Order: sequence, then structure tokens, then C-alpha cells
Amino acid sequence: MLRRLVVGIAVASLVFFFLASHRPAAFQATACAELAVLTIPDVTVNGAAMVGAGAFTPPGSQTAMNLPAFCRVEATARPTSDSEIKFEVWIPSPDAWNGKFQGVGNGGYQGSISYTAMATALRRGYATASTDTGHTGDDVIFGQGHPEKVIDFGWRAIHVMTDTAKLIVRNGTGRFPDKSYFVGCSSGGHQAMSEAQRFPDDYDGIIAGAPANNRIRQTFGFMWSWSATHRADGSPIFDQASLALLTKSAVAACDARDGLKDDLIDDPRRCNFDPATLACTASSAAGSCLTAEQIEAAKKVYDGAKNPRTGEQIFTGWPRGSEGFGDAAIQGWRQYLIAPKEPSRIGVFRYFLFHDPNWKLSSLDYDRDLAYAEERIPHLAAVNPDLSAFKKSGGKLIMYAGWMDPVVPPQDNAAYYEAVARKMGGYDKTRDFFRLFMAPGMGHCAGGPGPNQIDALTALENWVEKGVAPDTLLATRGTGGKVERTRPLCPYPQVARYKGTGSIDDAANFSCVAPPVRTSTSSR
Ligand SMILES: [Ca+2]
Repeated sequence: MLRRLVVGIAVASLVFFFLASHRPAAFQATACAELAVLTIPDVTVNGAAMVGAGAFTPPGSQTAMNLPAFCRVEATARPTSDSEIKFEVWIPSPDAWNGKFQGVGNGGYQGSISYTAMATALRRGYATASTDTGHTGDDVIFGQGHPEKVIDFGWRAIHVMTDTAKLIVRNGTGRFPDKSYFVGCSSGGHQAMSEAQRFPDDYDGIIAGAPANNRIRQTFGFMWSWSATHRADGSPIFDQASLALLTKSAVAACDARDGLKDDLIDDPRRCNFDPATLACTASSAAGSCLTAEQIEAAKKVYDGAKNPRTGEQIFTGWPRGSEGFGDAAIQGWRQYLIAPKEPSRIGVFRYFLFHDPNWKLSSLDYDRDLAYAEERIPHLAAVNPDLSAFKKSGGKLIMYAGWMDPVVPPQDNAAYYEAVARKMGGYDKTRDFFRLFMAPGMGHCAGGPGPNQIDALTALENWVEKGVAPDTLLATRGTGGKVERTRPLCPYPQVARYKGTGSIDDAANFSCVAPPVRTSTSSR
């Protein structure tokens, strides 16, 4: 707050000058250029200039975007001497601005500005901001010898970006945004949850897609699942055909258990498909069965990491149905579990935790090292179920996840929601500000055989600005612009059930009902 006051005084004369102008077009260009001279503590504005309507090619891209005119501000924040947080703020023309701000998230450890997400926000009339989270590139080696950069990635960059972007918007337009939203998926979902937990006043509305907010334990899960699916020499136990066979067989075994044969597993926690049913025999046709080695590996991935000493579940397994539902690496276990030569994110142990570039997976201790990690790098996770401050400030939160997600296990997202509900005093006291929507047949953030296109932002805007809470989200699936199937996504723990008449491809023929009692203990 003090910082805002100081900066507010520093730029007051500047803003007054803008407001005193009588020529809107020139006013905007001048106002934009003048943002370059802002003197915000710990922030360097590297440039500010109007970008005319039309083609804009972001740095590092070969592809031009077609954008409305905007004021582009490039800046670097250094909240610590080790920090180098690059971010951009885009402000629409005065006649195009909807008066609101939207911070957008990142994917993976991706140290880059999310230009595509910024473009989506800008086209919708939002002032928007994105950050590289304080480093360049997807490799976690950036943390070697730079513990402050790890904190920047963990939570600080998004908060600093948010705080500063609102100020820049104020100084460019003459007022703070009326409402602020955060939109992210995967790591962006993690960032969304971190903001709700750590900075409950930053945003009025937050969308957390497939949040990787349980990042420390998920990293242990990556070690576990890679170990389970690779031989001692590092060669993978599964090929694409065996992964596809697992998904096909799991769906066949569990599709009808939810009462509707629609090629979708409604909730994989109720699916206890046993890969041993695919065991090869003397008469098995090639490609139609699994080896004993593959069966054991699949079971370990489904079961998830356990503490060998206490038996405690460290992290949920990956869901049945997520093994290989499409040809692309991201449409199954291939991208994050099978294809990497070493476990995904092994560098977290080498560079963030033990500061030992030679650290080897064989030395991992799932008991002692988990306790150590949770004590030393808590800033890398956002798992606090107490959202009372966010609720009290009037914030609204929509989380969504795909039940076939092969990257962030969706059971963990549901478990977090259940933990919040316990902490907040039940589902009723949770769903008045926080709703989770699970999508059957949806992969990581999008894609998959189930309906997986949703417009969570419109639902959130209606909730924040009109007080209309989303009782369902409409999910669609289609190819070539033709919608093939629509379904309602229901606020957890409710599930969508077919009413019994009409097309099973039409959302109108489904209603949200209480879930059946869970009897399977297949995974959590
Ligand atoms: Ca089904």
C-alpha cells in the first residue's frame, strides 16, 4: 500500500496531464508512451508504445496475431537482487476497454510470456498481463544457485506482476480496473490457487484449470511413475500401442458402470479395471495383450506413490483411461511419464532441493525426502485448504479438470476440493464462492474423447458481476466447427446423469444429481 502511495504521488502529475488532454487519439498514444517513464520501486519499464490494430508478431514467434490496437508495456521486476521477472501489460484503446483486468497464467515451468492468452484477453476488451515467472525456458536448471528465482516461479512473479500491472493500468487509463480476473491452466491453475491462498485480494474472480498446485507431491509422483514404467537400463516398458490398449480396455470395462454407455468413464475413481485381464496367453494375437512386466507397471501407476515405511499415500496415481486416448504424446502417459529419458522434473531434486547436480533417482527416499521437501520448498506448492480470506473478500473461484488428464491426476484436484469443503464447513459453505467442474473424457486442460470445450470465463463474469453462480458449465465437443456432443459439467460432487429420453449427445437431456456412494477404492 505504501508503495502504491509513493508511486501514486510520483505519477500524479503525469496522470493529470493525460486527463487534461482534449484529443482522445493523441491522448492515448501520449499516455501510452509516457508510461515508459514510470518510476515504480523495484520495477523497470523497458518500453511503452501503442501497437496499431492488425498483425502483431510476438517475440520468439513466426506467427502473426491479428489484434485490436493496444498500449504495450514491457517491464522487469526485481523484488530481490536475484530476481529478473519480465512481464508485459497490454491496455486496450479507451473505447475498447471493458474496464477490467485479466492476469493470465503459464504452462509447465515455461519461462515465457503467454502471448496467446494475452491476445485472447485483449480481444475480449480486457487489459491483461503475463510474466515469464522470472526465468527463461522450461528446464528447471534455472533454480541452480538461485533460490530466490525458485520463489519467483513458485508464487512471487504472478503477485508482483498483478500488483504492478494494476498500477500501470491505472496510470495509463486514469483508474484502477473495476474487476480483476486470473485465468490459467496446469501451472496456470497452480498460479491461480496460489493467488487465492496467498493473495486473496489480488483477484475478484479466478479460473484454475487442471491445477498442478500439489507440485511437491506431484514431483514425487513423477519419480514414482517413471520408475514404475522403465526398466533398470532406462528403457520404457510401454509403447504407444500398449498404452492405447490400456485406455480402450479400461473404457470398455467401466463405461457402463455410470449407467450410460457413451464411451466415457464418468469417474475413474469408480473404475477398478484390472490390467491383468489383458495378460498375454499362448493364443493371444499380437498387440492385443500385455506382458507381466506391463501389467505390474500399469498397476503401480494407477496406485500412485506410497511411503514405503508408513504406507501413506504420498500422491494419487494416474487415472484409468488416461494411458493413451489419442496419438499425440500429450494425449496419454507418453509426454510426461514414458518418453522422457529421466523422470519429468527430476531437476527439482537436483537444483531446488538438494543443490546437487549429480543427484540420482536411485537415492530418492520417499519417506525422509518428502518431509525435507515440504519443509524446505513449501513455496513450490499451493495446497492450503483454508480459503476463508478469499471468500471473505468476495472472491469467486471456478476450478475445472478432465477425468482423463494424463499430466495432473484429476483425483488430486477433487481431493483438494474435498479438503477445502472440510475446512470451510461443508460443500454448501464452499460452493457459494468456489465450484469445481470435472469433465469426463477430457485430457489435460483440453482435448480428449469427451466434451472438452468450455467457456468458464463468461460463467465467472456472471458470478462476479451479476451474482449468478454457475449451476452447470456447458462442455462441447466437435470437429471442423460442427458440434457433435454437448454435456453439462456439474458442480462437484454432483454428476451429470442422462434423463432417459432424447439424444445422449445433447446436454439438455442430462441433469446434475448427487453422486452414487463410492465403493471402489481403486485410487485416490
Ligand atoms: Ca459411461
